[in-house]
Amino acid sequence: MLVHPVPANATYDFASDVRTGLSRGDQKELPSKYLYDNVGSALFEVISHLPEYGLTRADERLLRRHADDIVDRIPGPVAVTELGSGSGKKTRWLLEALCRRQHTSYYPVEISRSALAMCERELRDIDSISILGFETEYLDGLLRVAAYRKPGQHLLVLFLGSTIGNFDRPAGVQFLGEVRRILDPGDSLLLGTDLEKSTAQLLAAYNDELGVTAAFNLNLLSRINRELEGNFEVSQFAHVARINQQARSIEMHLRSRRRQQVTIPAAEIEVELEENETIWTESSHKYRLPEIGDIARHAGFQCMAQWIDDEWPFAENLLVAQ
Ligand code: AVJ
Repeated sequence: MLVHPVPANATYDFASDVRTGLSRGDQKELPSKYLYDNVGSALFEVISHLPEYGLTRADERLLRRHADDIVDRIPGPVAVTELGSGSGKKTRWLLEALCRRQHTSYYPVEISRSALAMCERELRDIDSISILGFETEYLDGLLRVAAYRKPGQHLLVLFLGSTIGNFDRPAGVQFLGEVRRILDPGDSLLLGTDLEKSTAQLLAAYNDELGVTAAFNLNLLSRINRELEGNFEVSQFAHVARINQQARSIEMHLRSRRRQQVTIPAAEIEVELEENETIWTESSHKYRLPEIGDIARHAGFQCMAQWIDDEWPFAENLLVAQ
């Protein structure tokens, strides 16, 4: 598999985003995409096996149970691209169903090199598949994939695992709108969305008893130490999962256990943190079923079908570009 290399400015982007996010006077923040270096991607893989975190298993169950039904609703021939493939495990069912119908090109787009490599190892044994990975950001990857499109071929974009939930609602619509502009009418988007559930269930899912989610969150500070020569004392921070009722999301923060100062030479900043001040690292928005059709419409898609898991409230939504 040909893996397009990380753009040379990746470290620079990280440094400049860290600088911007940690210089804020109000709520300090770090973009959640930086949680996924090799260590973070491996930790997320573990999270997806935790009993408290049912999201990934619900996603995979739906794709396994309904793969044929989903594929039957997608007019062919199609090439498949996946934004944030992760390990690729749950995509197998869909690709197998599709490959029974046609030879299929699969283009995973993933910022984690190790996740991309794992995805390729996981799926390369499927009959009638060719895999070409893109180690880049979602929209850049999608643009490149669209350039590979053959005449008469539709695209099926997979955006699974409720990654959309990391955007706030307006930004989610805007992102889907940008995806839509790269697509042609009749192209499809299979969107995975985590649905609203009880506060207790959410807090447990994002603050598991083993502390894997805490490690996943704290790794962002270690990553800054590794890649930007930061001097975070990781043990002086605590993982916090917090419900935001207004936004209908669950947030992850890193809470400073004491007043402290951190230096990050490669980002050219010194950061002062008060005792109990937090750095906001991620939001995971939760959806109501009917709202997904509205989001789709605002972004230029029509929601054609939804599949809902019966164990963990989660939906796969098949959207078609208008
Ligand atoms: C991979 C973005 C779907 O938001 O639930 C898991 C990441 N964060 N535990 C999510 C995550 C904390 C996850 N997504």
